[in-house]
Amino acid sequence: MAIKEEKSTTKELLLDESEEKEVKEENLTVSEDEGFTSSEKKLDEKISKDIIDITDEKSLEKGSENYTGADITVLEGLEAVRMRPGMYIGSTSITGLHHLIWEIVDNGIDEALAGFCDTISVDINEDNSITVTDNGRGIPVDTVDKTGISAVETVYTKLHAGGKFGLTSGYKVSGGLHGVGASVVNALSEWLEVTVYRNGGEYFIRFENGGSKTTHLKRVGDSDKKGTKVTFKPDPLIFRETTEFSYETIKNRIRQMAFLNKSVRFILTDKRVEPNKVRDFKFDGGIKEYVSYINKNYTPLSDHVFYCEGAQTFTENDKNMDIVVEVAFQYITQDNYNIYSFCNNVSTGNGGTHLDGFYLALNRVFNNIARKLSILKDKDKERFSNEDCRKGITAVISVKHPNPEYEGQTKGKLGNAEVKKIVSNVFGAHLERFFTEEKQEALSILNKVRYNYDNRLKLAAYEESMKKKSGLELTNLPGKLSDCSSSNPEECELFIVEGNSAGGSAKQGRDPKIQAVLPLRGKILNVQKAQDHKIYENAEIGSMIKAIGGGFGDSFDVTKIRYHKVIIMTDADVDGSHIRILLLTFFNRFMKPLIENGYVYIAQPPLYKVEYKGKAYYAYNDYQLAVIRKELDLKNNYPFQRYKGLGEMDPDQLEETTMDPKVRKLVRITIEDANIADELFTELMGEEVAPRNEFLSENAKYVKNLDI
Ligand code: 28G
Repeated sequence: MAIKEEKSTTKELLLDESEEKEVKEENLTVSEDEGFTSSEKKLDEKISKDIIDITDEKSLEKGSENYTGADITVLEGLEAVRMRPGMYIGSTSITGLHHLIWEIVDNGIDEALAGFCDTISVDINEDNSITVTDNGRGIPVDTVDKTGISAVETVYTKLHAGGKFGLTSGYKVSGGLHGVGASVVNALSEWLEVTVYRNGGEYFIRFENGGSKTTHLKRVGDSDKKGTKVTFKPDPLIFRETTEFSYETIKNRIRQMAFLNKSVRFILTDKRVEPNKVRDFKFDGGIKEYVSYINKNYTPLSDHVFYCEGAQTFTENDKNMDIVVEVAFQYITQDNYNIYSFCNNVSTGNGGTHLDGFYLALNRVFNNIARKLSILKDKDKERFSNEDCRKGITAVISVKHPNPEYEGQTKGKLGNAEVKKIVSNVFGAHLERFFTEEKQEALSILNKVRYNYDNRLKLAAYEESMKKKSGLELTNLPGKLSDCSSSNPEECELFIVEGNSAGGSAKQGRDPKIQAVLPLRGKILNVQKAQDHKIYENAEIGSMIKAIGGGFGDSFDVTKIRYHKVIIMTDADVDGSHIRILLLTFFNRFMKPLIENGYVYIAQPPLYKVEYKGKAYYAYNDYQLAVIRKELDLKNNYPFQRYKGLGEMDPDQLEETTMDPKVRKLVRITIEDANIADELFTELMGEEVAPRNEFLSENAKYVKNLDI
């Protein structure tokens, strides 16, 4: 769910250097966390008594001076995970549910990155359990001294901190934001089974009830296979919203992981449908193929895709860390840019130091070469801006870092300072070489950048002259807008409502002081094919730009916007999702800072209404409906209303369920969400007919749940 996720401040991560000594002497001191209730505190105290320190032998040998927090591996009971699952997997929504898969798959990817496995399979089974298989070495089956149980059991029952230098591998790189490990998946599963093929044998173990009930690991037969197979069924007591996996979500993420880990084969099978859906992804070109994939619905400037890879060792606290950098890009003839950045296979939606390093090198090399080729002449006055350089670029930046630090509200921004220089060096050096080796290529790109530069200057001059004239055009509010009376953007909200009739209800149901309503009619234009000025000429988009008030495109100024909440309110049907995708794509391409600042939201109208003894009860999902019916002790055939559209609600109902800030539920759109919408949009609107048909038949359900 894009809405503010529970803070993931795990206590392992709270250990700072000053606490290291204490940790070594007496296991673990739990850091203060005001958010705990007293019963949670008691549980924590109980758990910390059971904690075993299994710091690995090697780092102990180094002596206490070199003993750093990074070496600490802390074991504790799985109850802690069940008590506060959000702390470990972000949330127990459908996003958290899918996190379970990524935790397990990450372990397989680590085995692949270590060079021991080339295929990872993911099966969605008929009962909505998941099976992940790899053909690696198999998790070791012998007893771990520190725990007295097999390595398999240790990995699946002992919670460990971070895991970067912990149990799962010597150097764990996959997984980013949460990366909490397989035991967390066990803790949150109704049951979980592991089969290991190793030493010529087949070994099996089964856990039940969040890992609390278990048989010991048994050799059940002979086998010449090698690898690990894990099957788990998420616990519906934990994932109360839903335990149904989304094929689309899994397919998209697996495709992405295949792009980010070149030459690893990923096979996805959905066994819930007949015939089974099967997808097989393997990209020897890695992110180079990713760029081609993103660009398949655009017109590339030339066929060539730039790709480079390099590593640099960075030393911190006497520890050597290899940081791997990969960059791929290709320009398109259109103006919009798509830049995706990743750290350890996790998307960094708010960029960070790797993206900074990328821009730094792109700008430096383009300006230098343009000067050499006399595309830029006046050394002091003429200079490409970052905006000039990136217009029309599709790029993927992927770094692998053993100790990433993430910043920002949603932890979507890479913070490690050293990464900026490393990316800038690696990418800059290859870019320079590329430009000297591929002259033709260089010229076509630099011509485009020069064109962007000229346009920017022209537009600035035009805007200047318009300002002098009157400035009326942009300040003229659209007639369809029912504006609010407050002029303080921080408290103001703009509801963009699908259809005139729902718009009418919204107008009457709003709080006119802070809530404005703009009804949009019908389909908006195809953003991708339109030129910048054409977009402004479209009536629906034009009114929206005027209402928001910060302009659009390059000159969009987020400080001038009139509302700090722009709320998209559409029906929960396919048309509604189309409009939502369109609007998000528009914001993504022409008002990006609006999304970056977290100003875009999706309204969540209720799906059901139950009327009982003159009172109305609203449910936003099936689980809530079930709870309401149970609480009210209703008979099975007691009627309830299913809302098909906003138009079915009268102004009062709309207000009390969807608009009133005190009770409504809003989903905040992240850059991630907007990018997904943008990709779907490209698939939907692209020139190719085939993907559109596939989209319409396969994705109808996913489109509805865009906010997952
Ligand atoms: C199918 C689901 C996802 C995995 C391995 C392989 C090893 C391993 C995994 O080691 C840490 C290290 C040794 C005890 C490592 C095998 C070294 C030698 C492994 C997976 C602790 C765990 N041989 N493959 N873990 N050991 N695949 N796939 O989970 O001391 S996890």
